[in-house]
Amino acid sequence: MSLMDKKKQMKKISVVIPTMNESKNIKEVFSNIPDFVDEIVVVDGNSTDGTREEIKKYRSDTKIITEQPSGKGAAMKTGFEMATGDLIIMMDADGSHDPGEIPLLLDPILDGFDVAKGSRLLPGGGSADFTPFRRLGNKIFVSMVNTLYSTNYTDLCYGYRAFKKEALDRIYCSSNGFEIETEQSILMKKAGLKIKEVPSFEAKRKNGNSNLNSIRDGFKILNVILKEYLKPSDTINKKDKHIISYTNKVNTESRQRISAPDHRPLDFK
Ligand SMILES: Nc1nc2c(ncn2[C@@H]2O[C@H](COP(=O)(O)OP(=O)(O)O)[C@@H](O)[C@H]2O)c(=O)[nH]1
Ligand SMILES: [Mg+2]
Repeated sequence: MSLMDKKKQMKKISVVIPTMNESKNIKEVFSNIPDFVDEIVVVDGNSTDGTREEIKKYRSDTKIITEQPSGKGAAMKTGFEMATGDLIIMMDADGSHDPGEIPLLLDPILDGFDVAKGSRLLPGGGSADFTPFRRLGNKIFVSMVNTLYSTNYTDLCYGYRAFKKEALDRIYCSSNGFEIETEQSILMKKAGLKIKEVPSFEAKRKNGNSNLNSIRDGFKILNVILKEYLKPSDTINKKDKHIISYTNKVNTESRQRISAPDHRPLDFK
């Protein structure tokens, strides 16, 4: 069955993208997102370089909302809450994740998996963005997670993934920072989700610098690995009240704008 035939079985595909001052990378990412993607949700960390305007040039229908609270993880959780797709892809905006790989991530989901998790360390994958220190850190954390949680992941701290919406709802994370991918990886195992790793190539960030601080964020990743291990396995995180009320407010405001007599084009800014 072709991807398009399979897609017909699904109602809607959303892509959720966190951005923070990525204007120079937007063209590369947004102009290559396949047309079959129904919805793009960007959660922006108060960019001051024209990121939002740049996005509108390439996909004017993108829902752009401001992150609250701050951090990549918080932005992802807000985006997941806003996304209305049955199937949700998370990807970065710095040009590291090739939108051309979206079909590869969707394929396992359409075949019945709950999560397709990009891996730079499977044959066929790779990274031009790993520093030796990050590669080592990722390797240590992968081994820890595999040992403590009986997983057989090849990669961990990598955020190019696709989920069924209902699967995502079962792995609500407490992380607000770069440790979110690690927490997701642990919670998806604890929740008994059907997980498939898919080879992915991480290109070098096209422009600008990474916002990740290897030491600070490394400790947060370590903390999440140990904290989850000490928790009873059936503990389910409560959704973040602040994020829920914020997304409800944004949705209500946008509905009011659409139904107002002099309605302007939909803009979630
Ligand atoms: N909204 C939001 N996005 C962020 C934040 N930090 C990073 N990002 C975005 O998350 C993605 C990955 O961040 P990046 O700095 O490249 O980290 P790295 O890939 O781990 O080196 C990029 O699209 C960034 O723009 C943040 O605090 N808030
Ligand atoms: Mg990056």
